[in-house]
Amino acid sequence: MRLVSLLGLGGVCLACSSADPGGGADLALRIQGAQLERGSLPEPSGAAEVTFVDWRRTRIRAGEAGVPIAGRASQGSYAVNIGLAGDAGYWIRNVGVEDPTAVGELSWSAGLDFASWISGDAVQLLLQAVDGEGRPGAVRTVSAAVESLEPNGQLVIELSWDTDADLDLYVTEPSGVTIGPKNINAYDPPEPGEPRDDPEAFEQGGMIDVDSNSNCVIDGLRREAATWQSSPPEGAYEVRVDLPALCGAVDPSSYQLVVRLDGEEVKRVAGPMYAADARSTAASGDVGVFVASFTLQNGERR
Ligand SMILES: [Ca+2]
Repeated sequence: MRLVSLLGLGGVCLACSSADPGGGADLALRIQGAQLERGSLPEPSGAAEVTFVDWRRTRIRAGEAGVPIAGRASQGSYAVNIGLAGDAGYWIRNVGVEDPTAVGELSWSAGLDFASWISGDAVQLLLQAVDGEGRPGAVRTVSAAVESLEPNGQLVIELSWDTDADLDLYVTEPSGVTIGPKNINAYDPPEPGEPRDDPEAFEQGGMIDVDSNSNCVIDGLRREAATWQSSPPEGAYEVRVDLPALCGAVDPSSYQLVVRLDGEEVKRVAGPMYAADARSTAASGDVGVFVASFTLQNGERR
């Protein structure tokens, strides 16, 4: 059916080499700057080899874009095929220059865009070097668990953005406690000598789930969230966003802030975030730029 529809749309696929640059919207994996090839990875028929894979993620999120992967391929390699197990196509990424850390081997890298509709518990990435004669080598695999798109919690405040800058989410609770990348949990442990709390008490406070792009270690997430698993305190919340480092990204970043209560979206704010704005506001004593406030009333306390 796929072939029929392609013929119907383009009418030029007579020999059907099946190259399909620029498409792939139906695939769970897309790679910018790579060429799409339909079908499964070809059977190995050569000696080209992916010799090293730099894959730092044990988890990816459905809908995540620009997840970095890199590695090396054996001398004489021309490209690396990158696919996702179960997908209806794969991507051909040309290798780059000789890797300075490994004599004779060639470096490659790619940014992986995962579809928002990915299902299942895990993804398996398939990697295959191709030599200059077009002969593919053995397939190498790496994997990651898949998390759902939305973070969980009775109250969720999620910040996302569209560049590789380091943006930081700060939320001030009604108590006046601010959580952010340097204080990721609103729980205030008892002083030494005071009675100990329930060992799971720390889970009751607001928590920052991840500090994306921290110190310009680009992780591809471009989002971070504050979550309250249960009983978010009643009262006024204030949300600020900081941009401590552009990390080479072009100013401004477009950010989006979404507040969900019991899974229902109750507030959405979006706009540009300029590094200069964040830094100038930080000089006033408050970290970052004020972006939203809201009040919880008539509680969800349990
Ligand atoms: Ca961050």
